[in-house]
Amino acid sequence: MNPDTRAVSTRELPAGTPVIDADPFAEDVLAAPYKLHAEMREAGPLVWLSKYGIWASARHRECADVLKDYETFCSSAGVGLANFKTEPPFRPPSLVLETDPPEHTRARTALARALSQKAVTALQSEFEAQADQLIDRLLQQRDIDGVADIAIAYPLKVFPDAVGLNEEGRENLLAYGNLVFNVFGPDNRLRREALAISAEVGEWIMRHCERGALSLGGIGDDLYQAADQGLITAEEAGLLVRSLLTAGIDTTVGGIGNALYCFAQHPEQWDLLRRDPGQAKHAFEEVLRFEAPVQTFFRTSAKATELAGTAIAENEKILLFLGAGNRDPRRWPDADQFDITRRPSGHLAFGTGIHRCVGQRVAQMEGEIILRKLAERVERLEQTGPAIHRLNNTLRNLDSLPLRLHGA
Ligand code: 8QM
Repeated sequence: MNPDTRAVSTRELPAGTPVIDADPFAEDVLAAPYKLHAEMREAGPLVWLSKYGIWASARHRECADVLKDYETFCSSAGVGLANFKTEPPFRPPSLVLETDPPEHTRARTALARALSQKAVTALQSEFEAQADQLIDRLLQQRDIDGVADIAIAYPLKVFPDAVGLNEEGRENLLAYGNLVFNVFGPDNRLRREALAISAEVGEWIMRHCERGALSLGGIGDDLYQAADQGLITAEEAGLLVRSLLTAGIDTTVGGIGNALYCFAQHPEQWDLLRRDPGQAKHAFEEVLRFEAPVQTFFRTSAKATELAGTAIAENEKILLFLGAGNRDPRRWPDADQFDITRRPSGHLAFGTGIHRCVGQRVAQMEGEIILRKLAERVERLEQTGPAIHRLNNTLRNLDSLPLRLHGA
């Protein structure tokens, strides 16, 4: 079934179910989602999205409850709107994102080893050196684009280096991430344009997931070593490298870009961070709470169940608004305030439960390092033009953010 033109479901809703007719994937909503998020959150713990005939929650508690109950709300039917039981996936499913235990467990274990605290700590000095070099250059330049010159330049250097890719063609990583995250959404313009380039970009990605494309000692090679040891097969190692390349770029680009945007918009918060750059780790978490790069994910009910007092049938999609849960006033005081002095732990930007981001330590280290070093060396992030968002069915990401860097 074509999800965009699906007739309003004839399913009989339980009495009193809040119905939302607005389209959360409409382009004007993607550009400025928080008003609709608040409406959905206030309408109830669980709402019905009539345009798609699916359930949704924009509240922190229900989003977290669903993510934690992986047996009831499964991932193996896909974590986008498409139900893999009735619509074939556009690419072989991810071995971690789009699976349930027990299949999920082995793949996750291999990734968790490759991305362990020890492995990530070993990357730290190189990530710091790259941030220093980048900031040296940008302070000379003064007028920069925060997105191209920092939010893209930094992760696109350090992460593929860590995985073990060479430098050639890295723009394909951005294109691929952009496409996968658009495909999670409904059949709208963004999704159709993504699918139109998927064969070519997908082919580039798969070639770069092969063992021969990865340097020895990198995270990618580590996954192939797990295959040598028999934990996974070599074919599975390749697909797990694909997971790194899908999940590890656009998300961190979004996190760092959103951080620059938050601080450009809230100079008093930049002043606070400048006074104590050691707060960069907490500050980055507050950015992720306030402007979550991954805004939404879906689950599918594996059996009939009940959520917040509402009956859900088997095999129904439920859309979780993580970015809205992150601004739930039931969970955080002044939730719509960007405030780096709060402790935002419990935010849903990395998910929660068994699928919680396995690469979060790498993402956190990238964000922490770039913010700490900028706070040490840049007195003021002056926004010199409009911030433009890059619309995506899943991601909240900037396309450009003109900045003037005032050196300290
Ligand atoms: C989102 O391919 C994958 O395994 C994968 C793709 C996207 C994500 C996670 C995993 C959450 C960042």
